[in-house]
Amino acid sequence: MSQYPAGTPLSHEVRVRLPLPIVIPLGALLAIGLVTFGMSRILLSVPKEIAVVIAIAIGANILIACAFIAQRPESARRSSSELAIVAAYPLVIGVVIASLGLGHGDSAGEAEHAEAAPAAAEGTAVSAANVAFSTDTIELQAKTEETIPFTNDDSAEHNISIYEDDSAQKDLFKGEIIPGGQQTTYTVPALPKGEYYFQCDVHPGMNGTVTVQ
Ligand SMILES: [Cu+2]
Repeated sequence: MSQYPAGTPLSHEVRVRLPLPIVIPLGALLAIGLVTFGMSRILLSVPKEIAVVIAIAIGANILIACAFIAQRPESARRSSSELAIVAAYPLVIGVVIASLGLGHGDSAGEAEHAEAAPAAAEGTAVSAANVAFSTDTIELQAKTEETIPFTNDDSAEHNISIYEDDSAQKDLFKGEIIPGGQQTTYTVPALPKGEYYFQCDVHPGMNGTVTVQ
């Protein structure tokens, strides 16, 4: 404290700097939280393969931009806004891809086929919201073709696929991926009695048990 004469009230500089040890970490935490949340919304709403590409592109972009800026010492003032722009544009591309719903157009014919299938018995109706299924159990009758009405109330796209077991290696039924806000009726082929595993192939954390009896 030797640079401040004894008895002087807190200088302006000290009063301004006092909260910084709290404000800077809180601000950084908030910024990290917002970026993480925004990224997760984008990456969850595109197919897995595209999400990987977007994430790598954003990471590579930030690295390249930082290396580029580090080699130009005089432009320190402008560099942070430039960095923000460079880091943000893959996000914009991601948003565009997500809103166009690219990456699942190839299997559109399957949904029509599923909807056209008549007279199958109806299994458990399932809906999806907030990256979760409405149920963790789907019940079907054995040895008969069954339908599963599926409503996607989420912003992300989802499907239902049925596998022999939770290793999700051998699929018994692969459901068309349904964009957010849409619905379909899956037609599941006749299955023998037993317990099986279902999941959303876009988000394998969304899963449960299929009981056929
Ligand atoms: Cu999903």
